[in-house]
Amino acid sequence: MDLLLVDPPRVYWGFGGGLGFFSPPVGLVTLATFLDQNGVNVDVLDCNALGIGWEDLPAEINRRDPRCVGVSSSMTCYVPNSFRCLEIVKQVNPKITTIGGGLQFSLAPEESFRRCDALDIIVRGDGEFTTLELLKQIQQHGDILEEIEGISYRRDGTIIHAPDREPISDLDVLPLPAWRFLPMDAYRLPVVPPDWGNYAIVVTTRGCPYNCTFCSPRVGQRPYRAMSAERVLEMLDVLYYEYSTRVFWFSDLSFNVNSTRTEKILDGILERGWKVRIALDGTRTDLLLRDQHLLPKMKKAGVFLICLGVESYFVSDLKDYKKETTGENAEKAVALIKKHGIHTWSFFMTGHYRHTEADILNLLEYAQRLDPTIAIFTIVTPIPGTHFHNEMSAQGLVIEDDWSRYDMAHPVM
Ligand code: B12
Repeated sequence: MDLLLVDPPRVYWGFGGGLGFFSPPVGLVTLATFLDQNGVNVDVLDCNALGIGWEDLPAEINRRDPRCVGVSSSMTCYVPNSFRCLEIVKQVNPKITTIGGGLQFSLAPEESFRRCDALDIIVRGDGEFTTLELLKQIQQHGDILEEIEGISYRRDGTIIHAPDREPISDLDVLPLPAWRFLPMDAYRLPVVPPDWGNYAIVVTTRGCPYNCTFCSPRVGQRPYRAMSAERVLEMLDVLYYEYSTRVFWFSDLSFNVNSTRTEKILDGILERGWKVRIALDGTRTDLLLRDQHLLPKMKKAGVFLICLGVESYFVSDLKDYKKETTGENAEKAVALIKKHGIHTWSFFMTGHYRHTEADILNLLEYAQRLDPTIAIFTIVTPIPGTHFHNEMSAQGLVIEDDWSRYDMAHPVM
């Protein structure tokens, strides 16, 4: 095998944590599909879905005998798990080339190499074309001989950063994710009735056109790109007809940027006459208000849940975070969603160094006034590489170095 992409064992936290909740690793499948279609012998190992623990991993890697192993870094708090996985890989066979990709490695390559001796190469930004070129060189020469845009690697004790590669401008040219790399039936949402069956995470965009200072894709995934509505519907067709998926969890950073695209996707679902359940994960309150005429159609198409990034009630916080929306928008949005019989989860960020005990209680009161189905409070976290991190560390406020604590449940500043 040329490349084994591993989602290492990890304890999921957050909503559904401890309930056996895990989610399909979309980035790894997207990458594997592209490589597979271009002649690479590749597989994905989702340890969580397959019940593979740390103690089973060496045997699993031995058995598959890969030339290269790749891990992701989308969520900073799980990067230590990726490091541990690569250390095990090197113990199994030091000749295996190890590759890291995803947001955290892209934003902090030097720091990532410093933290993990077992990491050989980092693929920055979109993975598809860079990894293909990289694997071809490794296959042909056993090493990196010519410059490959988008990679960082070690050479004789120094770290070399090749120039950036242009982001893929048209997502429609990429193949649709081949879910056969994953045990799709293992993915269940613990918060819905079991007879809803399996669920899929559907990612239809990269990046986001907004500038929230705490957000890592805001720096690491520029510019914002969206698949066409037609392509999104083709992606849903595959899931519906080939994998019997009836629950679609749209997990874009901002799903509702373009109302025409949103409406076309809803119309497409309605035309198919499906009985499906849809959650819209990343939804902006201001855009939801702009598109409120679409709420009846959303409900009809099967939208049962809309997640809103409310973040804060304080004008100073929202301004600081460059969130570009208001607490009043959130109040109106939650009320409207409820009026249409759709559940809402509202996300709030607390623990800014400026917050007093009274502020936190005020935020709680505000959340109660909003009265979403579920209110989720996380601790505002300066993710390394973001503007917020730069601001906070310049003021000497970041006090935690252990990335596993950057899980939005532990204070790190
Ligand atoms: C989908 C998604 C999820 C899914 C997870 C799906 C999964 N298992 O992967 C769900 C909805 C479950 C989820 C949950 C959470 N998420 Co989330 N999620 C995303 C989202 C929107 C898209 C990621 C994605 O799949 N993109 C599409 C693929 C194609 O892109 P990609 O992953 O970047 O992969 C490409 C490249 O990076 C590269 N690549 C990636 N990996 C590798 C590996 C190798 C070897 C190589 C060569 C290349 C490579 O190639 C790929 C193809 O080009 C991102 C935001 C974003 N835009 O990235 C947030 C994001 C990753 N999530 C985030 C967070 C915080 C969370 C939560 C912790 C939120 C919470 N408070 O509960 C939870 C975790 C829950 C849990 N129980 O653990 C943050 C992470 C911040 C950070 N740096 O830590 C992000 C960045 C959102 C944000 N704005 O801050 N999330």
